[in-house]
Amino acid sequence: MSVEREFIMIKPDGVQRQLVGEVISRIERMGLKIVALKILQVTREQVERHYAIHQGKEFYEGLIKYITSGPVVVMVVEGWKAVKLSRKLVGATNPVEAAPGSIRGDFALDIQRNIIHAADSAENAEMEYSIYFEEEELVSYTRFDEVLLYG
Ligand code: 3AN
Repeated sequence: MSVEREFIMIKPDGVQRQLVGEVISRIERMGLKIVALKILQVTREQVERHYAIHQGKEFYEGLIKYITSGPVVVMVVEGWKAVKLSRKLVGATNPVEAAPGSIRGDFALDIQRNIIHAADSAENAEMEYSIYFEEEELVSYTRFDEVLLYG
């Protein structure tokens, strides 16, 4: 079984629209295990590291400005195929293409203000969560329902 760690961020619009509980609830319900979680005001330097791949694109400055515009909730979740499952839960980048039932499909209208971010690979997840968390902040525990979730 391939247990992965995924990095998830509820962006400023998700926090302001009071969707934190809704998003966390969907993550928990799917069976993914939250192993680190906090709310914080990110710095420009942190976001520049996170979105280095988009540097130079026309939406880059707007993206940095938006992610630093208010508090975000960051978390690390763990589980079987956590990256693929989280990306499915989150939906396509552009809410216009995001399936109904996905977080972006249900709650977002705009490609930039799309509520949530989830890393696109386990390698990127590790790179991204290490921007916001110290390794000691990740906890290790067994969920009581793991025996049902994983057989
Ligand atoms: P995802 O978050 O779905 O993996 P990425 O990594 O391609 O998408 O993009 C990171 C973030 O950059 C998106 N969540 C979105 O906020 C913003 N973004 C991506 N493409 C565009 C675009 N064409 N115009 C405006 N913002 C964009």
